[in-house]
Amino acid sequence: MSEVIIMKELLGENTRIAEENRDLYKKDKVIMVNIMGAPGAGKTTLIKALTDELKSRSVESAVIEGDLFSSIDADKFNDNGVKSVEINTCGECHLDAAVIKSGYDSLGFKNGVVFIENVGNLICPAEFDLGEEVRIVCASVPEGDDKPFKYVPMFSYVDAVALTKCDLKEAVGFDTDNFRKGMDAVNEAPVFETSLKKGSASDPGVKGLVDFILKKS
Ligand SMILES: Nc1nc2c(ncn2[C@@H]2O[C@H](COP(=O)(O)OP(=O)(O)O)[C@@H](O)[C@H]2O)c(=O)[nH]1
Ligand SMILES: [Mg+2]
Ligand SMILES: [Zn+2]
Repeated sequence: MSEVIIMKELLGENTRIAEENRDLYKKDKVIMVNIMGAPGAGKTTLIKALTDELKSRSVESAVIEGDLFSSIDADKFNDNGVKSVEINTCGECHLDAAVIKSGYDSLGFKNGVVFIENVGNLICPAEFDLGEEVRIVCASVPEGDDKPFKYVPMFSYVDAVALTKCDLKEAVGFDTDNFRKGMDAVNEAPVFETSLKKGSASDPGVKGLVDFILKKS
C-alpha cells in the first residue's frame, strides 16, 4: 500500500513541474514534441527526417536525446547543425518533467520545435507528463499490427502515431487494416505512415507529421 502512495506523490510532483515546463515553452515560443516507442522503432531516424523537413521550411529545431547511455545520437544531430543535448538516464525506463527541464535549460533554444526522444519503452513514458504540446508514438511495422490492442495506455495517450518502416509491410505480412482497427478502438489520433530506408526528402508521412506539429503553434 505504501508503495502505491509513494508512486502517486511522485506523479503529482511530476505533473506540477510539467505545468511549469508548459508555461516556459509557451513563453519561449517552443513547440515541444515527445517521441515515444519501443527500442529500435525508428525514433532517431524519424526525428532526423522531421528536423530536415523543418529546416526546408525555415523552421529551427533542436533535440533532447534521452534514449541512450552514450552521446552517439546527440553527436549526430549536432554534426548536422541541429542543437542537441543528451540526457544520461542511467538505465531509467522513462524521462520525467524535472530531467526534461534541465535538458531544456542547457539547450538554450527558443522559437521553434524541440523533439524529445524518450527512452525506448511502450509502457511508463505514457505516465509522465513532460509539459509537451505534442505526443507521438513510433510503432514500427516489424513489431506487428496488434500493438494498439496490446499497449492501450500508450496508444490512447498520444496525439498522433508514426507507423514507421512501411517499406517492410510485405516482408513481414503487416495487416494495416488491423492496425487501424486497433487504433480506432482506443483513440482518434491520426496515423502517418513513413518509409525512411532510402531517405526522407519526399516522404508524405514526414510532411504530414510536420504539418500536424506546426498547426500547434
Ligand atoms: N527498413 C527500414 N528501416 C528503418 C526505417 N527507419 C529506421 N530504420 C532502421 O531501424 C533501426 C533502428 O532505428 P532507430 O532510428 O535507431 O530507432 P530508435 O532506437 O527507435 O531510435 C536502424 O537500423 C534504422 O536504420 C525505415 O523506415 N525502414
Ligand atoms: Mg534512438
Ligand atoms: Zn519507467
